[in-house]
Amino acid sequence: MNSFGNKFKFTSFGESHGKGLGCIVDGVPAGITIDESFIQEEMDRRKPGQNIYATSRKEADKVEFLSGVFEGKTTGTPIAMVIFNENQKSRDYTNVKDLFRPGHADFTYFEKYGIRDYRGGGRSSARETSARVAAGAIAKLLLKELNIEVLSGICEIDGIKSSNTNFNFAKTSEIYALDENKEEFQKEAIIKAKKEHNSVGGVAFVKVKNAPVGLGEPIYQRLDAQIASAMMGINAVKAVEIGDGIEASSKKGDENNDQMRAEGFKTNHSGGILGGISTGADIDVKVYFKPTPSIFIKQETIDINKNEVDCELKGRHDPCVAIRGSIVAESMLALVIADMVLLNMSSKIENIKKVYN
Ligand code: FMN
Repeated sequence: MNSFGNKFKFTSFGESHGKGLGCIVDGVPAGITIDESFIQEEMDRRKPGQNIYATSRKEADKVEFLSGVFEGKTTGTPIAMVIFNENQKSRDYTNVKDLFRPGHADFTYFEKYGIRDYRGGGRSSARETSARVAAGAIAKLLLKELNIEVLSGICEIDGIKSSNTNFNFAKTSEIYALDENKEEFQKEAIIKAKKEHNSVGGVAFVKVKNAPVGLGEPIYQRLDAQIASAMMGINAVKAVEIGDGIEASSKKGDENNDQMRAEGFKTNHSGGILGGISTGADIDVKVYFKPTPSIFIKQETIDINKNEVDCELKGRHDPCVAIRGSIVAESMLALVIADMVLLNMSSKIENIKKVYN
């Protein structure tokens, strides 16, 4: 399925080497100021071809609005945005036209649909995530009206972990590193892998600041479940942690509980969510990306006729997808929070009375 969300809902369309991609965002309240330059800035943070730590495919990723905005404000009608592809090179893939790249979605898409879009993976390509960033930027503008902020950065590359979380530094870093003292080592790991025609994995840390209490729809749309689903829906994401995540399972209760005082929680091991509902503390999410599957080392695979062949790739690929992936994770978190903000409005009769009485 290609749609995400309940009330703040978006549907994406398009393929990696097709004419373009885009999305329709529905359920956006009327009257939100749409700052097109902000939306473009968000797109620029994810766009390829910016430095040696990303794929060299150059795309402007310019967003064109087709509907839903009038005189700089949302109209309450569906917002349609399109991004035309400019730098697709299908010939990069002609030598691997009939074979399945190990680690990519080629095999499963072919088995499921019986169609081989060899041009960069077609719909399975992370080129589609540009549409998510465009939709996420609209979600962020809604959240901005409520003073809610979503931030992200890289906390680990190739096992090199950050010991510091500096979102301001991440904004200026070519690899969105959160720790200025680890950035150099993380960059070196990426360059080393690139020189060896290989790739590396990494971890993004995403935070929601000023999240209100009460977001999340238990039982089956718990906030943590929605976040996990949104993150696992991003290409190459293999694990998600909320708060202390996996570490919590090896702690004692007294180490893990966030004790409470009148002014709030003393700690935030829960990552801002209890019972599937936001606590009002920061929502902390870690998103784990695998290494880029398309590498330039000879590998064994099969073709569409099940012949055993060697896979020798050409073309342009990200050496570490976590970097641009962190912006996608940030956008998806903004989309989840915007959706939950709208859903939560009808949780109490007094809220409904505020509108109708
Ligand atoms: N995979 C590649 O093989 N080459 C790439 O250049 C590439 N760039 C990506 C960029 C971003 C921002 C993200 C999030 C992922 C990228 N991927 C890339 C990962 C693949 O899209 C992904 O691994 C593939 O669709 C298989 O899906 P899975 O890893 O979720 O199983």
